[in-house]
Amino acid sequence: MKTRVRLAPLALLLLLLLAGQSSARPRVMPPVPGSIPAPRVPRASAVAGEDFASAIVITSLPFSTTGTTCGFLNDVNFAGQCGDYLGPDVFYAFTAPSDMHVRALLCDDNQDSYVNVYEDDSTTTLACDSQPCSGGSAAFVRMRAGHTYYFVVEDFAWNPCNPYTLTLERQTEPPAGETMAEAIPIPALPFHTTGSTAGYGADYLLECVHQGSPDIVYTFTPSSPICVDITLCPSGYDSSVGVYENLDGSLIACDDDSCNDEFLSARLDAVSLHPGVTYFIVVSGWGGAFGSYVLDIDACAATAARRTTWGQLKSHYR
Ligand SMILES: [Ca+2]
Ligand SMILES: [Ca+2]
Ligand SMILES: [Ca+2]
Repeated sequence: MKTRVRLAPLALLLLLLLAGQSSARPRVMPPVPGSIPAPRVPRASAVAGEDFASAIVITSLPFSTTGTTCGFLNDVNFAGQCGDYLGPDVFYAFTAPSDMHVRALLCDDNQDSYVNVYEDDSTTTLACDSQPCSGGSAAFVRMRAGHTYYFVVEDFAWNPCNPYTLTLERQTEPPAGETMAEAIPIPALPFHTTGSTAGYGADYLLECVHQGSPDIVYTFTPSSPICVDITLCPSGYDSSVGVYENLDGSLIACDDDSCNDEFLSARLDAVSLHPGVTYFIVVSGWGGAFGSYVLDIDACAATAARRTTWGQLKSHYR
C-alpha cells in the first residue's frame, strides 16, 4: 500500500496549513516591485494658493498673513475697475458661517498689489481695492452664509513680484448706506458726495435695470415742496439711480443711462418731492456693475441755471 503511506503526510500537512490560516490575521500583501505608483509631478494648481482650486483656506476671522506674489502664475484676467490683472495672483478662500460684513485690507510696500473678491466662482466679482492702505488697498464685502469668497491678491504685469500683508476683519455693523436702515442723511441741498458701491450688497431691484447691483442708500426729507435733479453723470461705471418714497414706499423715479456718457451713467431730472415725506435715493448699477460714483442733488432751478452756460446765452443774441 505504497499510496496510503505517501498520502498520510500530505493530508496532515494540509490540515496543519488550514488550521494555521484560520487563526492567522488577514495578511498584508507585501509591495510588489513595479506596482507602486510613480510620484505625481506637481502641477501649477498643486501649489497652495495658485488658483481657485488650490486657494489657501482661511478658517476663521480675523485673519492676517504675509506673502509674496513672486513665483506665482497669472490665473485670472479680470479686466475690472482696479487694474490690468495680467500679473501673478495668489488665492485665499473663506466660507462664511453666517451673514457678515468683512473688510479685506492689502498692504504692500511697492503699491502695486490689489485684492479682488469673487463669490463662489470666477464669474462673480464683488469688489476690488477701494481705499488706500499706505501703499495698498482695501475691499469691503458683504458675505452670505454658506457662500465661499475668494480673495485674490493681484499684481500688475509690469511689476510682478511684491511682498504683501493680507488682513481680513469682520465688521460689527453694516457700513453707512448699505440699506434704507443705514441710509446716509442728506442734510441740505445742494448735496455733493463721492463714494464706491464696491462690496456693498444688492438690496434694491430698480425696475429700470431689471437686475440687482451693489447699492448705497441716501435719505432726504424736504421741509417744503421741491423739485430736484439727481445726477451720477461723472461716475466711472454703468450706474443707475432710483428714488423710493418712505420706508415701505414705492419706487417713484428710476434711471439707467440718461447722462449719455461713455460710462452709461444715470440722471434723474425734475423729481417732485413733498414736505414731510422721507425719500431714499438708491445709487446702484446695471447688470451687477459697481464702482466709484459722484452724486449731486440740487434744486431744479439751480441745475437749470448752471446748465445755461455763457455760450448758450450768447447764442440767443446772434
Ligand atoms: Ca496664480
Ligand atoms: Ca446695499
Ligand atoms: Ca447706467
